[in-house]
Amino acid sequence: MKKPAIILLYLFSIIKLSFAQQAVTVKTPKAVLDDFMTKRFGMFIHFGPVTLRGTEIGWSRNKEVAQDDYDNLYMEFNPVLFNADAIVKAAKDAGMKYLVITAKHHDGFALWPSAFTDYNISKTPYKRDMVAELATASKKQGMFFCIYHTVLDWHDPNYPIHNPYDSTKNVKGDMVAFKTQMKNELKELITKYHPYLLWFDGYWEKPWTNTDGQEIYKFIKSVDPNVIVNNRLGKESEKLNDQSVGDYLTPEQRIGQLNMNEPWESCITICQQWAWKPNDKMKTVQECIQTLVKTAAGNGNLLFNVGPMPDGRIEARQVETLQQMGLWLKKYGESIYDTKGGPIAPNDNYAVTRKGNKIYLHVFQKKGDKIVLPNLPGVNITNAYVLGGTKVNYKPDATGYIIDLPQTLPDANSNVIVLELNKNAEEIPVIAAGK
Ligand code: FHN
Repeated sequence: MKKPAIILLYLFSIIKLSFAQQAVTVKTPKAVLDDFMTKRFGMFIHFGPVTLRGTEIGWSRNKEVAQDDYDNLYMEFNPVLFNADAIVKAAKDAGMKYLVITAKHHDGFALWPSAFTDYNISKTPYKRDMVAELATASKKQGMFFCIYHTVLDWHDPNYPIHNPYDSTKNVKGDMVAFKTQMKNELKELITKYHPYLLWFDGYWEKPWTNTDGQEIYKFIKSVDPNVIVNNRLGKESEKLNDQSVGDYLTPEQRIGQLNMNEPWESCITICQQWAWKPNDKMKTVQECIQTLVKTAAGNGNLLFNVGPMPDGRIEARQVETLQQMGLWLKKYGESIYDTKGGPIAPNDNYAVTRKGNKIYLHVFQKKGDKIVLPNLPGVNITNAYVLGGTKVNYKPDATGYIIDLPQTLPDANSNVIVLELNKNAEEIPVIAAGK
C-alpha cells in the first residue's frame, strides 16, 4: 500500500479512537446529586408477568420456565389488586423518599404501553399503564419517581443474546437498531413520566460496549439534563472515573464501603429474590433497620427491594416490616436523612453518622457497658445523650473517648446516642479502620 494511504489510514484510526474513548462531558449537576444523597432510603420494585410463576425475573427464563412459556405469561398477567396509591403509601410509611419501578427488565416486557414494542402491558388482560399509575401516585404523595430500564434484552430480536445459558441460541442481531429502540423507549419514558432518576442494569454482556453506554448517556442528557443516571450504562462498575458512565456507584446485595468521595447506593432485597417468590426468606425488622443505618453510616443510600404478588399487592408481612422501619425513622430519622457517613467505618457493634456539630452513634447491640471511640483529632465531646432520651456519661482517655452505655438500650433494633462536639463533625477526616 502506497505511503500516503498508510498515513491517511493511521490518521483515520487515531481520530476514530479519540472519538470512541472520549469521556462523557455532560454531567448531572452536583446540586442534583447532592440532593439525591440526602434522601438515603428508597423502594425498589421488581414486577412483571413472571410473578405468576414466583420465579426470578429474567433469569428464570430458559431455566425454571421454558422460553415460550415465559414469553407468553403476559397473556395471563392481570394484577387486579395492584394499587399504586397503596404501594407508594407503603413506601412513604416506611420513610422512603424515592421509588424505582422495573419498567423493563431483562425479559423485555414493558410495564407501560410503549409505542415502540408490542410486548407491553396494553396487550395483557390488565391493560392499564402501571408506570403512569405509579408516577401519578408518587407525585400525589411527594415521592420521587424513578424508572429501571434494562440494557440487555433477551427478548429483542436485534439483541444478539436470547438465552444467557446457551450461546448456541445467539444470533447476529443489530446493535444499531437495538440502540435506536432503546433511545425511542427512553425518550418516551422521560417525556411521558418525567423520572427523577434512571436505573440501568444488564451492562455486562459482550454485545454492549462502554461507547454504547456513553452514547445513550449523552442522548438521555439531551432529553433531560437533570435526570440522574446510575453507573450501569457503562462497563466500569466499581469506580467513577473518566471511562465510567453514570453518576453514582451501585453495590448489590451488600452494604458499600465507607466512601466520602463517590456517591453510592446499595440495592438489597427485603427477601432473597428480586421478584416475588412464595414463602421467600424475609429479613427481620432489626436486620432491615441495621442495614439502613450501616448504609447511611457508610455515606450511601439504600434502595430496598420488594416484589409484588401476582395480584399486584405487596405481601402484608413485607408491608408490616416496612412500617416498623418507618416508625423507627419517625423517632431517629434526624440521624439518617441528610447526614454524612463516617468518620469511623461501621462495625457489628456500632456505626456513626454526622451532621453539623453532631455525631450520631448508632449502637446495634450492647457488648459490655461502654463503647470506646477512637481518637478524633482536635475533637472534644461537649454533651452526650440518647436521642429523645437521657444524658449519657462520657470521658476522654488515652485512646479516644469512653461512652458509658445506658443500663438498658431503649430500642430493640438500633439505638442512637448523640455526641455534641466543639466543632463541625463533617470536617473530621475519615479515621482509618482499626485505629
Ligand atoms: O440481573 C439483575 C437482577 O435481576 C436484579 O435486577 C438486580 C438488581 O440490581 N440487578 C441484576 C443483577 O446484577
